[in-house]
Amino acid sequence: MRSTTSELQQSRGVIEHYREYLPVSASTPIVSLGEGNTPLIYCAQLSKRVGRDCKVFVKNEGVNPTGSFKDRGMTMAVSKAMERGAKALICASTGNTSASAAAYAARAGISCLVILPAGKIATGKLLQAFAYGAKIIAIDGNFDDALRVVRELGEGHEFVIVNSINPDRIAGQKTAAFEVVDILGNAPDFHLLPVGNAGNITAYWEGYREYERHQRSTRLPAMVGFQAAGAAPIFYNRTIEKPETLASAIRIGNPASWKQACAAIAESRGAIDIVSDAEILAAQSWLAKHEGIFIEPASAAAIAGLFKCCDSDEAAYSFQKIPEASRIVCTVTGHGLKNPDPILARMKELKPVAANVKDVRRAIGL
Ligand code: AN7
Repeated sequence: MRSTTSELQQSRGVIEHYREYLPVSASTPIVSLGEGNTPLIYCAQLSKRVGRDCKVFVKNEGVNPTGSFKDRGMTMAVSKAMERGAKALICASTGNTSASAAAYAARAGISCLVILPAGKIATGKLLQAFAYGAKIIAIDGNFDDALRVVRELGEGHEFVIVNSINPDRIAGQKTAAFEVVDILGNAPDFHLLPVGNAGNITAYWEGYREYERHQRSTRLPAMVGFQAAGAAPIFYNRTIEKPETLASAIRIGNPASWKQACAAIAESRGAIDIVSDAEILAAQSWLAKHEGIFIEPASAAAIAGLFKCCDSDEAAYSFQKIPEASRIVCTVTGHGLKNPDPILARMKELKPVAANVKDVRRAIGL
């Protein structure tokens, strides 16, 4: 989809907005769905939880075109693939990468093959891959097996791999850090986010450093990443053969950007920590009910992590002694509607009553 005139550009997307920081030229065909420019939401209730006059902001990546942060990287990866004459894309995914790749492939008019762990993809994400017309292969194995297969298939020349092992993906995703700085006027003190394959923590750290080099900011945040306790290879410093968590997006035992994530954490004097599935679900529910932001379970790892930093003596990073008035950004990576399964059961309690005021008042408890 080549947009040459400004009238054709409904929304600029991250490449047009941050062109000077990205590896594109005038001849790169820009494949965009108007991703990025997502809200950075000041959260009064979360700030109160932290106390000490700290300010907590949620970067809501769930409002991207396919409902996750992956679109930032995908606009770059697919634009560069088109520039190089690609005919087909391939990716492994826990769900969101495949939804995004399928959409951007459709937009570009090329085919997309996605390799998924069978039975482990949240309903909404799988539905998206079908809707956008991807070719879908489910394998008996987990995400790490799927990525291994994709790496091998990508060695031929039929496919361009659009997982985050493709550096164009990381380049696109670093724009989220630029947006945070552009809104806050400087980098925050702390940046919290969920970690799966570790591409996003790598991308944010790159983005923050690059902006500082260009004097767009004067400081760097501590990067604090959170893995699900049953899928925490970086925290435990070993590959997890059978990762398990209900946050299926981050059910990953051998992250592709493991080394880069460790570097980001060390260089930023941040930390990596774990949160349990129960903490994840509680945080998902809390954010929806107290701030009106409905996120998927993997994203809630960042919020559960914030609570752990505030409340637990065992946290890898304690917020109990952070400087007053610190600014904290939590990236929430995907929309809650993608993963309805944990909440569907609760909806079964809904029983219809007769359509008159008397019965409705009784049902309300009046
Ligand atoms: C909602 O879609 O790996 O640490 O294949 O979907 O950059 O991997 C998704 C990852 C966090 C972790 N939150 O980010 C995939 C995939 C959500 C995600 C992550 C993912 P990375």
